[in-house]
Amino acid sequence: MFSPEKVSIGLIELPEFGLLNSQGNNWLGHRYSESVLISKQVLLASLQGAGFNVELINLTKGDYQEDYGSFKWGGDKFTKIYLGQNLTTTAPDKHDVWGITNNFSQNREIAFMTIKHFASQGRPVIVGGSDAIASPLEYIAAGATAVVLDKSGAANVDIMGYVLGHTPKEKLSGVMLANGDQPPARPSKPLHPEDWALPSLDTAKQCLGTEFKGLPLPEENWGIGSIFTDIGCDRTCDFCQTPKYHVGYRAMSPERVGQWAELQKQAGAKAVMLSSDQFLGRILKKGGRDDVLEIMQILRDLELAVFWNNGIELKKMTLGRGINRKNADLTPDDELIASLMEWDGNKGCYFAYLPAERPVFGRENYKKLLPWQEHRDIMKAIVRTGTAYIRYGIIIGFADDSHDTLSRLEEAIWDLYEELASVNPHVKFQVAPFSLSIIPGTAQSEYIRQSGLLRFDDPSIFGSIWTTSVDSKHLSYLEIFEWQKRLTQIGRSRYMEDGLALHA
Ligand code: B12
Ligand code: SF4
Repeated sequence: MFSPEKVSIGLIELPEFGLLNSQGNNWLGHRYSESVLISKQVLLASLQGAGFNVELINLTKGDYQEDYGSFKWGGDKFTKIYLGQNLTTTAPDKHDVWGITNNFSQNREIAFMTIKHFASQGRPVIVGGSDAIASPLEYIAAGATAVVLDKSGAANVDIMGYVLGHTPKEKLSGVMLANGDQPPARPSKPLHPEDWALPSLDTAKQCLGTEFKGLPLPEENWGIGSIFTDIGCDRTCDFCQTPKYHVGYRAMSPERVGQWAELQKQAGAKAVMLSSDQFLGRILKKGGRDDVLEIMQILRDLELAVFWNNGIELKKMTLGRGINRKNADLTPDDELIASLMEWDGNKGCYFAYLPAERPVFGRENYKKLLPWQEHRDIMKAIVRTGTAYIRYGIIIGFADDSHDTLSRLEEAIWDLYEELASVNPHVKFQVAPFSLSIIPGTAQSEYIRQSGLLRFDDPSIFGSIWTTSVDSKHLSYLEIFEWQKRLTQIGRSRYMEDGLALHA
């Protein structure tokens, strides 16, 4: 009989990735050591809910730094470093099993070094997260005992038992194993966020953050919690990995969101990060709009401010709810927008990353864009509600980008910015021009590789949006980088004093 209570698991939050230029400055700008732990909260709750003894080991906490490689980019030499705690200070026999999550390609080498250290005394190491899902064989080659391919969490408990020699009751699925046995890659029964175990109060406290990318916050030690309310997405943008998780779209009910929110509040949160890939996917279902209003009201009643830190789809904020049909009504749904975006100085939306993306050219890669005029209307409707901080995300570096297309983009966004500033002179609006990052496993990544436009085939470089890694058919990667810097200036002169970093 397998007893999870007798198993101790060490769950590793990887140290942070940094890039030092030849002057010794960290190109990536800010530290993450006080960030909210979104993924870890779900995973800790999942394993603790099944009875395991789990210790969170957060290797971002600390001032240690170590370099592990270098490369030339744009005529300068960059040193790759990891920051936080020395990987080797935690004894690799401290726990029965080790768990590592890596959602970001840019951290891949750090993940490999971590796997090597924790596997060195023969204890199994299980790895999950988006980058491992996209390139599992490389993680196995780095020494992982198993890679969790299932985003939904359905494989988590069985794989723990399996690596300790216990045969699960149901056939294993949703994992890749180093021992050569290959169970089905897709989970037989994916979990629903509704069924995710709630974190204990202690876990919610451990996962709380107190900063977000250098953004000014209303007060010091403003606790930030998180609720991952949905997995998957109904759209299929070609640069995005989310449609590749094969979990469809699954949304937590308002009641369950309320339970997570209460816990965040009790743990000390004043705000919550809502970072689903597609929070508004729920609006497509009957009653979904009411669910959105209900969730936002629950958060307001608890006096929890909201961060849409991972974007929220604008097209679904229209009366036609973003459904692609002829003559769809693209009028802003003002009631819905107010519930999602309004900031009254204490409650509501403090920060929103808005995927405004490609208003003029380069639209074909997306599946969620509005016509430019309607896009402007939605942006104005949002700004009218008083949202405190808006970061407006654009991806540049698609194959057809040229000086001409990017000049027109720049002009369009300056215009928009001026219009928004006249609607609400207090809005803190910053353009975040990301260079295309070829996310492994996506159609865009395949295309860029095949077309020969990839200049740096190194995950530390292509995984970072500030080390431009692709040429377009008309521009070199450095010209794209120059455009990135130039677009960052939009709206900046007016709001420089807010201290928003260049980096997203
Ligand atoms: C939240 C988020 C962020 C937040 C992170 C904040 C934080 N403090 O955590 C912010 C906004 C900062 C961010 C930034 C970026 N992000 Co982001 N982000 C996400 C997002 C939406 C959620 C991650 C998450 O928490 N998932 C929820 C948990 C539950 O899932 P999970 O971690 O995979 O864990 C589950 C399973 O995988 C499994 N599991 C995982 N690990 C383990 C381990 C063990 C032992 C076991 C048993 C199971 C297991 O169990 C869990 C379920 O129970 C993902 C997409 C996604 N849906 O995952 C993109 C995603 C990871 N981001 C992406 C990108 C590109 C970025 C940026 C580069 C882009 C940008 N605009 O700046 C930056 C890079 C930041 C960096 N540090 O490197 C890409 C990464 C692709 C890649 N291969 O690199 C993703 C996949 C989205 C996409 N568009 O495709 N991001
Ligand atoms: S809408 Fe967002 S989450 Fe969905 S596929 Fe497009 S970029 Fe990815």
